[in-house]
Amino acid sequence: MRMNPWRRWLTGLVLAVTGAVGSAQYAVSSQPNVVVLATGGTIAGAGASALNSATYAAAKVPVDKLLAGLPELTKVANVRGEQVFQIASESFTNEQLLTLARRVSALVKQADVDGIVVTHGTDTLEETAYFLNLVVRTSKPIVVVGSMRPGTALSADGALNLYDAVVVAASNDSAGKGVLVTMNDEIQSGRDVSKNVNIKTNAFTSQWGPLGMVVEGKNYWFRAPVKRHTGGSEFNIDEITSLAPVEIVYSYGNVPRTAFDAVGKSGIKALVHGGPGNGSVADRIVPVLRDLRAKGVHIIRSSRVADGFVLRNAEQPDDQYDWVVAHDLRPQKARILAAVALTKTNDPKELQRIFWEY
Ligand code: DAS
Repeated sequence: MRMNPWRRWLTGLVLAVTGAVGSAQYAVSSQPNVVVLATGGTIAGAGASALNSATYAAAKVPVDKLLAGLPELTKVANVRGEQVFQIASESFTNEQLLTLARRVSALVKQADVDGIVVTHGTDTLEETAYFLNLVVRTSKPIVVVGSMRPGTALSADGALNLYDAVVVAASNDSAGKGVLVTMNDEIQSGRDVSKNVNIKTNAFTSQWGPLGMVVEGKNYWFRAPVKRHTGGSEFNIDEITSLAPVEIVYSYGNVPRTAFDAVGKSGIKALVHGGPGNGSVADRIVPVLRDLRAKGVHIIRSSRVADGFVLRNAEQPDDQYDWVVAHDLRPQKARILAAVALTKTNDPKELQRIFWEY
């Protein structure tokens, strides 16, 4: 019996569509799905000319344009973008950290998301990467990436950094290594990495070295993190509603008590002391910090020195003063960990355990 022409047309259409969808699904399912969350920064920056590698406006280029400028990504993963913020990262707030982490946490729970890339300004990239490392419960790759030059500059670094970030986020062998940072061909731990050069493309390094390298779309791993992170963390962004105020005061020769007094009166829960050397505290500042401790403010001894770590009870009798040492964390990272830890405990001995473990 001949099928009526309308029915034949409709059947043909259904078969064509399901066939196309099937092949599209096949094509889609043969590649990992990576979501790029854009927040701004130089990687989204634009300068007036190709010679402006350091003079430019950050946070100008939208995520869809960033991705459209990298057609090579289609060979790596199915990539889609979301514009979470469009800001220079020096302007990040705690609220924005929470918003970003909540979005990452929601996406990694989705079965159709295999990895996350966060494009970010380089100024506070290390703080955001560490925060995500502490509070997002997942083993899926999360890669934070920035650039030191805007895409409009000669020898811009953003495109390759972003390509590398998607490669790492799309790779099974990136799973379970905590939050990662891809800059300048290296794969760094979000915990360990800091911006150590403020005007060169090899800006991001860790005193413990990179975890690996990514070269021409392939990851080469040399070590893995040993500090607790992501899926092994006791912290969970889904249970954090706010971050306690924790501030940093740096010390130096001739330091007066002025800043300590001012910050101490601002309602902080902890003060990170960025001391010289091994976290040294000037003799005239010790009583100021002890007085803050007596008022319930936690004192966390960190060091302004780039490398090494602060030894407990070395420069100061931390046991006697009931102070915490920041281990190898620089002041800006110690602030992040203290704020996260204070969502769980106010016990200085627990705080010290957390600083040893994370
Ligand atoms: N202002 C810097 C920032 O947004 C620009 C950059 O280096 O990304 O962090």
